[in-house]
Amino acid sequence: MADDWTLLTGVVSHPDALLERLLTEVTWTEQMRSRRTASMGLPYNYSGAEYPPAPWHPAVAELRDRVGALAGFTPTNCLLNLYPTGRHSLGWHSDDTDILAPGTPIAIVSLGAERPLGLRRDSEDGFEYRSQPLPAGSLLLMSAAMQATWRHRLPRHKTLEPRVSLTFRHIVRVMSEGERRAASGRPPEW
Ligand SMILES: O=C(O)CCC(=O)C(=O)O
Repeated sequence: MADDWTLLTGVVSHPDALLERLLTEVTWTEQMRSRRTASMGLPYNYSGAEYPPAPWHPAVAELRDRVGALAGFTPTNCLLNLYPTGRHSLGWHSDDTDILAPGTPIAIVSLGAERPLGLRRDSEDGFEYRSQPLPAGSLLLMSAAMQATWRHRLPRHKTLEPRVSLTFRHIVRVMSEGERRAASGRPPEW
């Protein structure tokens, strides 16, 4: 994985059971426009949202350790996204890697409805587009390097079923939202 992404399937053995558990046991917030979110572990501030330090749900802590062992890094935060239906989405963006331990990936575990991740990067003829399906129980590893060239999004999709993503990061630097904006120089698109 140099400046790219890798998908591993079948990482969660009972994805539907875990989905049901998280839907009912996690306290979801409505800070974001088109999805619900929850954060566990170290604080994480981005795109106008601020998540204070929070305890790990035991099932998420178990998954964190499995993902860390598979991907070779130590997640210190998990941001969970709940898309209640296919109408809920996430716009084009790249992730801030300044706050991460150098060279560590962002690891995304998917539960519920299979949705495609859209990817795009600049090319000589405009944008080059890719689409990566994210089946329930899979783990997507996005390298830190790809964030410099690729943007990604979760577009609207034809489904009435919920999807939950668990996004694990090895955060080492906690930035205030003002610092984050000044560092990236880019307005958030979501
Ligand atoms: O819900 C997803 O799978 C997308 C999450 C995402 O784009 C991100 O964490 O940067």
